[in-house]
Amino acid sequence: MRAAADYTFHHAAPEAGDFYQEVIDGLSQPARFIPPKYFYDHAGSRLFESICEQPEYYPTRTETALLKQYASEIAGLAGEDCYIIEPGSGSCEKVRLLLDALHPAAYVPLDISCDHLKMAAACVADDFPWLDVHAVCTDITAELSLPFIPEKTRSMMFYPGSSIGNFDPPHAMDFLSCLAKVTGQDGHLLIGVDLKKDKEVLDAAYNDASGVTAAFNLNVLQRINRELAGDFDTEAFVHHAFYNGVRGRIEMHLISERKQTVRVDGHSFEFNAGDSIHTENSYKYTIDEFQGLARQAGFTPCRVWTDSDDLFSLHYLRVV
Ligand code: AVJ
Repeated sequence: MRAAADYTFHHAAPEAGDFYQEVIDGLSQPARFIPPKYFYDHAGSRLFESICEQPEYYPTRTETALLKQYASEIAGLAGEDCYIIEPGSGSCEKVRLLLDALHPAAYVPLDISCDHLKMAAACVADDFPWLDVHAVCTDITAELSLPFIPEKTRSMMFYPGSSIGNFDPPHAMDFLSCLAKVTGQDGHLLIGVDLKKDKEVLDAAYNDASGVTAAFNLNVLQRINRELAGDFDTEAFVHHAFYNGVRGRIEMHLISERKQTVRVDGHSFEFNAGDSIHTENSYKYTIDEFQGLARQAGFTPCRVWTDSDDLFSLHYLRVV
């Protein structure tokens, strides 16, 4: 039995993404966009947690049920005393479902939202006193370096929630390759991937009746106003989300309701009525499509679990 468990906090990339530069660049393109990682300031992280509780948003509860149901099988695959590394750990809720069954040597949550990460990771450390927790504040889309993971430690990357859907397929492949590199030989990956399904179900999940997803989307404009001295009239933009079947992805946009000029720290941006800012893609995969992608990234599929309605998939893979 180990003595006192560790809790440490690391700031891997102090700048954690260049919000200002990426917003100015994204709004200056003919097809305007803002990267979805900037949704997650404190307010945005809270709104995202509320999305996960909406009745239309099936991914969270479906994946949670799969994790609960298959925790001991997952533990059997992961083996004892591994390191669980979770990129984009958010509220660190889902990993809790695995900790008792897996009894890992350490938990390493990585997130861009530092204050949120600190709180969530400290809560896990409190609730699981035997567990080493090493929280790392970092932009996982920029770089994944984990200096303090001891060599020869077997690690299981945990990437739930279908966050992989935010990358387009070539970038998803790159990101998975990165995960394979970081976990190294004998590395494992447990990843949640949302499945292709009827458009009505998908459209509803991103257009909840309570308007939480709309508020989440619009919050990025409020964040620009707060942090970058922007003057977005958030009442003059509307949330627009739909499943694009040709591309196999949900698209989220903010649509300008009228002709208007927006200023962000001295830069001016002209919008006509109907003009869009593309804020998010959320790609959906069949099981075969995802396994094909993972194979190209250097993983071997090992096991896949789905719910009885085929809404969501949970994959266990190993580095070849
Ligand atoms: C965190 C990227 C998995 O795509 O479903 C939820 C984000 N956006 N509702 C998703 C999100 C709008 C979510 N991911």
